[in-house]
Amino acid sequence: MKGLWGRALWVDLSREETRAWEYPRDYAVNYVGGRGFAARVLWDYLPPRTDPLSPDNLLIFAPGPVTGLAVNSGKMVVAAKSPLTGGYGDGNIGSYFGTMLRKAGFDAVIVTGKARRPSYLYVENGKAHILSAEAVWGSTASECERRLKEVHGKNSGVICTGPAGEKLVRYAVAISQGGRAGGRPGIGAVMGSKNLKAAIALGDMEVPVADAKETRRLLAEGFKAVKAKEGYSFWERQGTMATVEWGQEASVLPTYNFREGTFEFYRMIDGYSMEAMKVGLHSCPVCAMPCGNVVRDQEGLLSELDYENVAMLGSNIGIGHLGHVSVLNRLADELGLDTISLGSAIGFAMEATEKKLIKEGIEWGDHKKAKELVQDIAMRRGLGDLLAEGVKRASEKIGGNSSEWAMHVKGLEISAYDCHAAPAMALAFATSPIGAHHKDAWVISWEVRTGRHSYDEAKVDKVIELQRIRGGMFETLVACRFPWVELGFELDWYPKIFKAVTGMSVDFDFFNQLADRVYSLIRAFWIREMGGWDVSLDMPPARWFKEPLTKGPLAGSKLDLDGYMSMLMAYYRKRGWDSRGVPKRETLVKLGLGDVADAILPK
Ligand code: PTT
Ligand code: SF4
Repeated sequence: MKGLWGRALWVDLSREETRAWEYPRDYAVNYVGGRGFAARVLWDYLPPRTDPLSPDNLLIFAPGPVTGLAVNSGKMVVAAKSPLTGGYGDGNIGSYFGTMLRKAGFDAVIVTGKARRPSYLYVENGKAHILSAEAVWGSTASECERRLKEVHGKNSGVICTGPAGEKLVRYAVAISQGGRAGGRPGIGAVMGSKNLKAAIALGDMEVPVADAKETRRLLAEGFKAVKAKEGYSFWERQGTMATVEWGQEASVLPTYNFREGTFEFYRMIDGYSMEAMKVGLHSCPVCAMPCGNVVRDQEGLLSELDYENVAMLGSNIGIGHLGHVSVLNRLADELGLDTISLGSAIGFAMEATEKKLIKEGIEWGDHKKAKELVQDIAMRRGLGDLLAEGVKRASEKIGGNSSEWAMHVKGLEISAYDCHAAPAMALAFATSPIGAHHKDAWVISWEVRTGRHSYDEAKVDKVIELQRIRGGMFETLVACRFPWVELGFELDWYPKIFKAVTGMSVDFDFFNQLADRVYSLIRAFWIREMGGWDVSLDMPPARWFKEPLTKGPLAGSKLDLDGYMSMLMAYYRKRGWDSRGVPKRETLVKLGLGDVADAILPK
């Protein structure tokens, strides 16, 4: 298939070997790239029940066929078996590493083993080297990138893990370009467990495409079309930060560890407050609509803000001051911690303090102590060591009824949308293939528009539709979904781009089937790694069912258990999974996953 080299790079850090791998054609045709490629490699090559922090785990960097060639396509999937959830884990990071890797002649990198000393991977035009990272071990992510660029040149693409990854914090991320972060389910910790501080790529080879002229035309036209969209100038001003105000109005802004959906000081952390502090705009490569809002924080240093970061490190922990929130956010980027899980872990600790379940605790809104705690989490000191395990494990340790307000699904902390009055979004979190992330089905804005309190099948259909487009098409192509989500850039562009790049003429049925294949494969991977499945793994936290909102326009609202269960059963049925959430044999066979059926189902 054009648009791909048909070649990935295998790196064995234990043996200090690298080799080019001509992967099966079926991978390209049936899994395309990005998440599809990563899921298939993990299924085929990860020894079942591998400890995620052991050398045998596979760490995968996977751009896709359109990466670097289409509008907003400077993106790459980073994946591994997750140390946070024990299941499939991935993230989507904007980085020159992904675009340069393609120009260096590889479609993906697969890393196994553990280096004897701190190391980094250097890939240049078809060649790869494992080099010493002793000089940058212990450094912050941006310092690591700066120093490696001094060695390999400013055009090199770099992805690093921070001190939190080195210390195996279970929600450590990979960081690139200072403020791009990817791999919420602990991909940075997997890097750390392998003694891999960074990966660098540099290349000047042209990826072979089916129709180079048409690819270039679609890229140029795509840029023009995105910039001409009605919402463009406001997006340039606020980016995702506009969601704070919207979240407050819709009563979905996570507040005090997801007890409430409205925050009394939301104005102090919203997009307009951010505009007053803004000093710059960063972006991923090949982006027509930059969204990395750079501000000066309370300590005068630069910090790059997104909605999720501000909600989780602001309202969710009771901090109504954007300067202080920005300090925590900057530290998260420097140390390589996922801001969502971090905000959830701190909120959990604040609630545990209030309920007297921990002694040396932290009060709501205490930004000074929160700053210390962020550093303690990254270095695994004191209370920080407990919180570095994520809220699921922390709640198992401190007991009481804390499992009811440990806000996670499958071990991954919930991203910044309160679901007391949003059953479809709760279902989206509960059925996301990596644990509670909004990346697959951000159904909340549709649900707010169309009705909050119903539990009907139309909602289930919408969740699946979004999972197919976002979790399937965008994660396999690989491209940023924001042009479509935020500005209404038409989806019809993508089959055209795909054809120009790969030569394959496809319609949305192709992408839907691809998405369903990847979804069922990932579900099978979870089942294999967990040794079975039941509905409790697809449940949102008890808080949303038991404790109604006490404030805001939707005070009194909570999720209805029977309603939710009826949606979950409909979801399983529509996916061709049984009433425990296990894919049926006929479903797997239809999707070309007969071998997978044999591995997880009785013959
Ligand atoms: C993503 C998750 C998100 S989703 C946010 S803000 W968002 C948080 N950002 C963090 C950060 O910043 N620093 C940090 N230390 N931790 C962070 N954790 C959180 O990580 C991101 C953008 C965003 S900003 C979103 S929604 C979109 N996500 C996409 C996606 O998932 N797929 C896709 N095809 N396109 C997407 N476009 C948008 O990309 P994860 P990024 Mg991200 C500072 O990685 O693991 O998926 O978690 O990568 O380059 O920063 O782009 O309101
Ligand atoms: Fe990256 Fe934002 Fe541009 Fe998407 S819109 S490519 S996340 S900078």
